[in-house]
Amino acid sequence: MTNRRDFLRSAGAAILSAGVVSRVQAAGIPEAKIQYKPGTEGPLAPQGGPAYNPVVTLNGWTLPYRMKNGVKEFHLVAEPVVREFAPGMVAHMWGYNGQSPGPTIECVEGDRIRIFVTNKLPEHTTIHWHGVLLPSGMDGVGGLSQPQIKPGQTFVYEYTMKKSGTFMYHPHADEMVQMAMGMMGFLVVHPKNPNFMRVDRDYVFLLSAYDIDPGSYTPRTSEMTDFNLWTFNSRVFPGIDTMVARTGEKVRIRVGNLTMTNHPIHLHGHDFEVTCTDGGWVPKTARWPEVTTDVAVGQMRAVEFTATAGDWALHCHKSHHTMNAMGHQIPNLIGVPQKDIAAKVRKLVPDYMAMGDKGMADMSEMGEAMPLPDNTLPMMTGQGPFGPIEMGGMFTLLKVRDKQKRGDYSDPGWYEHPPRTVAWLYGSEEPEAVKAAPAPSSGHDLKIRKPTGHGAH
Ligand SMILES: [Cu+2]
Repeated sequence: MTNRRDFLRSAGAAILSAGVVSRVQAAGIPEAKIQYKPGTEGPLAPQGGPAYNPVVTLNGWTLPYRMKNGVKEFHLVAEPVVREFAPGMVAHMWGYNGQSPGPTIECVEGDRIRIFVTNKLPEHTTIHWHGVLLPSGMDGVGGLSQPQIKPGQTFVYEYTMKKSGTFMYHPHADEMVQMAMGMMGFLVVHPKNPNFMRVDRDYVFLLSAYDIDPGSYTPRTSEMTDFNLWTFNSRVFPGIDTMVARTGEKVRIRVGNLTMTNHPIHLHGHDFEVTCTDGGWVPKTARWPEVTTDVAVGQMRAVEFTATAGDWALHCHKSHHTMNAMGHQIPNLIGVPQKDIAAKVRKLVPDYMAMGDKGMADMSEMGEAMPLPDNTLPMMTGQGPFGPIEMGGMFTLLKVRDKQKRGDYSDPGWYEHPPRTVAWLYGSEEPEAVKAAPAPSSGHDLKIRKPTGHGAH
């Protein structure tokens, strides 16, 4: 460290004496951490300033900051990146600091933050801070609130965080192209009082969608509706990491939607309440129980629940969004015998495979047998303890265990079901007799009254 600092000091002195550095450069831009791995990085403890309980970004990471005279300084670099969607498929995208989406920025209500944004893209950009209450000139709308950041330039955004909550960041310059290329990230502002809305685990991820033809690498940015890859943080199942919790823990999942359509996010085995939107915390009296919450375009929803032991699915409820790249123009051949046709076609096209006369479930079992173009993924995939899961896209798992250690985010493996709690094949075992409840010992009569009067039909 000393060596490095000495080196920088002497290098800086040399440049200053040469008179080629501006006052701003001499003040020093914080180093930009770059991340190349697509996995989930654990929570990043505060590196100064007030205490908070850090979040965990699913298949993502938190951007470190440095304190400078009481201001939290961050450095984002907008640049071309290579993102792995799942093992076997990568995309050439635009993002921040080595990844799409960019790193999560975490700070605390009342913090003064300064964000340096360096543009390494081939065209200009800006950053808009979605949901943050800030001076108009910091809002990042190119042409309206500031000049666009040209390639090679660094702009500085600086403002005070007026309230806690969950916000997002994305360009407001050539927006259609830049967002379709993957430029977006999360901004979490923790409450000043670390006990306010405290949870044991706090997950965040963004919904984004891409149109990448099988065999190609770059998203088609002119697509309006027909996207073929539906992602949690630019990952598709089975490439999306599992969320984990200990039984009884309070869990929050914050989901932001920067796609072009709504996503009803559904969690199995639990009921939850929406406790926060990008507009702020929802008052207790205004919450209601749900098992699916629709996250509309440009919205964020944070849900909270108490974790129940098991392996639970968490997914978008639009069934085409839990599939990977596919041709949507295929005809429905359920009930159409294709055996004879297949033999004839195979004479012309050796790889031709008759499929779908009984549905498409067979496809998930074909696996390696089905030839895929380069750089794409099977539509329905993933292996569970009982067989193929037949999912893709916006699908992942929440694994809750009695013995998961607090703060341990490692995958605990498959759930060991208590005896007689798994659906069984009829005839393979005898159903357990349910013990009759003891007869009421008090002399009360149980009267069953049929509905009468004008209410009955
Ligand atoms: Cu969806």
